[in-house]
Amino acid sequence: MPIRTILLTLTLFCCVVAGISVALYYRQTHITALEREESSINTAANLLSVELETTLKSYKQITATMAAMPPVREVLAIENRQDRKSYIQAKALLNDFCINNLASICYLLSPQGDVVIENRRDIQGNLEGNNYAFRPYFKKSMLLGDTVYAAYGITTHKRGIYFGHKVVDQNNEVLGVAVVKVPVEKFEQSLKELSGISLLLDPDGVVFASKRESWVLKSLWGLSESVQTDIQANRQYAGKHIENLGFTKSGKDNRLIQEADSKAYFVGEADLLSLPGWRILHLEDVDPVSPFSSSIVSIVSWMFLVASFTSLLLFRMGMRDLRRRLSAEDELKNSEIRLRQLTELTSEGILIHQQGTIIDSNHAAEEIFGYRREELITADIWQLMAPECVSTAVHHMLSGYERPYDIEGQRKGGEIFPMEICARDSLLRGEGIRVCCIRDLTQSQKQVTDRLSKAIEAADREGKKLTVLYIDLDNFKRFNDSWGHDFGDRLLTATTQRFRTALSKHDSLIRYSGDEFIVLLNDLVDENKISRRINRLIRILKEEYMIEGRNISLSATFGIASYPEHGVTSKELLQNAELAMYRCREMGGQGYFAFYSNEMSDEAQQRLTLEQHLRHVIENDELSLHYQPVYYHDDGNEKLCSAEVLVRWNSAELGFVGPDKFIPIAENTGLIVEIGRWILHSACVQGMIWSQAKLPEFRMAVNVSPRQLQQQNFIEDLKLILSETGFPAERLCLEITEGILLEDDQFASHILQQIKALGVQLAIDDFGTGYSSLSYLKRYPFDYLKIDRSFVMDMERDESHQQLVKASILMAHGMSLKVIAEGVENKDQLNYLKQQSCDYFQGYLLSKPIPADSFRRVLEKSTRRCSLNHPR
Ligand code: G
Ligand code: G
Ligand code: MN
Repeated sequence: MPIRTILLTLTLFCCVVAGISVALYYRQTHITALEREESSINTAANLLSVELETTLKSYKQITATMAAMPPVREVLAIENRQDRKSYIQAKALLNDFCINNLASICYLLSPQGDVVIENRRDIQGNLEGNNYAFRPYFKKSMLLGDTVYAAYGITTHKRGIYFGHKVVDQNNEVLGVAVVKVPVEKFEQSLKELSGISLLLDPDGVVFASKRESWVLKSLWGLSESVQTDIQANRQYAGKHIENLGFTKSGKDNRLIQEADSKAYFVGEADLLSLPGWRILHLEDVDPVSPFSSSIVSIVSWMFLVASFTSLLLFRMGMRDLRRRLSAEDELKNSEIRLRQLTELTSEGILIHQQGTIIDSNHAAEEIFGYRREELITADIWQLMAPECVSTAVHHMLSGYERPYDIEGQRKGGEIFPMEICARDSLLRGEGIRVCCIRDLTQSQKQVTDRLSKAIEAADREGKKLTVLYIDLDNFKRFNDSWGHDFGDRLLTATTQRFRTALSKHDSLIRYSGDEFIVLLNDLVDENKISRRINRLIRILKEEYMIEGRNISLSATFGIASYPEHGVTSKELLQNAELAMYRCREMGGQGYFAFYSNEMSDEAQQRLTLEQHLRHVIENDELSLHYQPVYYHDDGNEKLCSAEVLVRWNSAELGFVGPDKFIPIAENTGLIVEIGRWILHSACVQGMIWSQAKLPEFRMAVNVSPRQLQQQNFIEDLKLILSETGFPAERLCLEITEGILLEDDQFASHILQQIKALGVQLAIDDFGTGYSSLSYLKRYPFDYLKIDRSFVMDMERDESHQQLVKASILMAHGMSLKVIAEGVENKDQLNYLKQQSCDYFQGYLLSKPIPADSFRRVLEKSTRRCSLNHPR
């Protein structure tokens, strides 16, 4: 073969290889560039949407404030609008308001949609007299209370965002709608600063704002006839016919869009919650992809070309990569700086975190939590929440939950406070982040107290009484949990409307938070009349609702505090009304109402004192254990077989405090976990001491609170205590009340199985006081059933209690459980129980709970070894 052919072949071969490598390299870089581009574009769109959202929210707030101003109400309320005085006053107010908030126009509409007054004076194109009833922002504000709408001004011929808010008088009669129009330039500014093209797009694909002026008020994809008609009916864009820019979507997931003249862009997209259906788009140019031709000839010539240009091409690739990376970073840096500036304007705390590690925060967040920025960055977001709320927040993070929810926050000093979180997943430099907006609910509570203070002043002036109702809907959470938040929201709206119809025009109704309402009664003096008014509320609430095809009935619990008897400051009144509501519920009055009384407050005070001392019981060594023997009947004698461990608290400062007083507090505060662990440990240690002294063996029953069982490490702890102390598991029995069984079926079943698997026995305690369902006994692995002492005590007097005791014993035996009767105080009771074949007896007749040394003497005297099994 001639060398030339070989060389040519070789050259050709080299070229082919080089060509293929270059093609592969090109493809690879192209894909990488695409991916990088995509993430930076999405980030840009997301950051812009957060920015806009923040501004939209603050304007919503501003509009609500304007709608609540007295001159606004007055000018809408007066019949004769030529009343110059209030007209001039209102106009001055609107004008100040508009200028201070950099709005373009502020105006008020009558309930018929007529512009009653606007802020500007004597200028051409004044809006007064125009009717805007056809505009969606008017209709929606009347219907929903407030709305945001983007449109072209009919008279002013300027694009703007319209914030509408319903104006109501003190009796919630509708007076009209307040509108604040903000120039779109305020929003457009942020769209202009990024490289690339950012757009604010309406739900139909019409460009509302953009740096590309020639695109504004044109549609990206073209509109159908019916959409055009709709837009014209609302005169959203001042009756303009919307032209088509002729874009088409292409590429995977429509990530590319192509202009009519064939220029293509990458697209990033983010939604705006405040303007439903509206989106932010961010576009970046796409370089045209080199068209490799398919014919052999051209491939070969391409190879040559490619071969000679390889180095040049490689060089260019490298340079472009570098440029792109630099510009993407710059862009991000810019938008981050702007985001910072914007977030500093809101009163909402903003925290950005990555899997819980805070990477950014704003000033408001520092204020709310009391940490400096340096302390927040890199800290764990979970430490800003009350420990018991962390699991909820983690759950919401993992599921990408985006609705606002209420939990408890924790400030630097440890202070717990209610807050609302609204979090959203986003991307930053291609990595997943979560942006959390945090509202300190004590702030909104402050608004309520302010309003109450005003009412108090008015009551003073007029020498009248004032009554505060604190209303909390019963178990409202279950509606949200079972049928979703939208359902819950609709139910709340319906509830609000019902309350309104049942109140007189002198009363005011305030939504306090979530499912809590405050009502101020201004005209009622005596309790009878107040009760009657509340009964009316209760009744109207009870009537069935029909929502989303479901029949629902609601109830609420009411707490009442009157001025001045039950408090002279707004804070006191609110607190006391709330306390009355809680007490009412605690005493089984759910669905009813209670007037505040001084005893309630004393009791709350006492609880607080108890709680403070309870925090130190273990370090101060103030707890001790008593043991109450449990006997069985054998051969005409009562023989010891087990003991219930009962905790006693002898406080250095408060003296002796009964467990019925402090255990519920320990449970509410979570202190029971630490205290319960101490009890279990101490009981096992004591049990081992007696065991090693060769005293008769007996079973030891320890009360365990549901809160303890719910701890994740309960089983681990139990194992550890058993192995540390050496106390045999078979001689330990845990007494559990029904509470936990009700709360979570699967969880309870799982944990009880695990306890049994260790060899520890289980007793269901206080049987008869809760739901006492037969099904518990079947479903869960209990060994013993303890009949509550209240039934044993009343047995002689109350036939139904006798029946319950009898039935419980039968039922338990039917399911191979042994029965222990508590509170046996006399012989008659003992005999009756024996007749019914009750297995074990506990009570003052046999022995009171006694300290360890006394119990030791009981053990020493008990001649026969205890039988751990049922004697038969
Ligand atoms: O012990 P009496 O003595 O008054 O107890 C009152 C209540 O306190 C009872 O219902 C009892 O179950 C509860 N209690 C007593 N000791 C303990 C204990 O050690 N742990 C728990 N969780 N509850 C206890
Ligand atoms: O955990 P439980 O609710 O089972 O608590 C047992 C409680 O019953 C303890 O408070 C104990 O002091 C109390 N007790 C035990 N025997 C009697 C009795 O015969 N009469 C009365 N009134 N209380 C008793
Ligand atoms: Mn018990």
